[in-house]
Amino acid sequence: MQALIVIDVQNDFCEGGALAVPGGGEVVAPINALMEEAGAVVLTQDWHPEGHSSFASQHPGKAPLEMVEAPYGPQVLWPDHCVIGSAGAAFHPDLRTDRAELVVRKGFRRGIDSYSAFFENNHETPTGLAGYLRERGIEALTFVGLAFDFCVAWSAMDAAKLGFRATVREDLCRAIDANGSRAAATEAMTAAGVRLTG
Ligand code: VGL
Ligand code: ZN
Repeated sequence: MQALIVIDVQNDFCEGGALAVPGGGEVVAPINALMEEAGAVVLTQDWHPEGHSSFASQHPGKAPLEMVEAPYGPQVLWPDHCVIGSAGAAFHPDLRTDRAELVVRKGFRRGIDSYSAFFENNHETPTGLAGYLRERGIEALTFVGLAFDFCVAWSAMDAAKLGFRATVREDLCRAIDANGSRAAATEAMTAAGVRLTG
């Protein structure tokens, strides 16, 4: 069985949002259409407490897109975004959330970020998604959403490492593309055995 994994199609990643990904809103309609053909639909939602450690505002003298060394490794800093319960953290109003059988929230621990739908950024703490998919007999995953070079890429690479067949529909993603991150993500995904199409 196959599942469509829709990554972080939330207001803050779309036009006018706190961490707007260029063209983010463009993917909503075609993702809705693809849901019709999917065996199962899972949505992820970036979901940070106020004062999250990935926010540049928590690091005096640091600006968004600068790096810090977190206890679990290098961490890019971001504008405050997807704060729990805020309008920015809500799904894009046109996304067909009613089609989703599971919503995975991630990044809810203040001291650690979670780009991937499977593991927090220490690559160790599981979200529970792998167990859910395996229990349902789902082996093939199609990834779409925002942002291509962060949460989509990390999710798809973890999926491949966990033994799922992982495909990214690049036409249904948009990238932040900071400091060459789009090209780096493409290369890393290819090396990890993720299939890129679209
Ligand atoms: C994301 C940066 C910070 C993403 C989430 O969804 O790609 N990027 N939080
Ligand atoms: Zn985030």
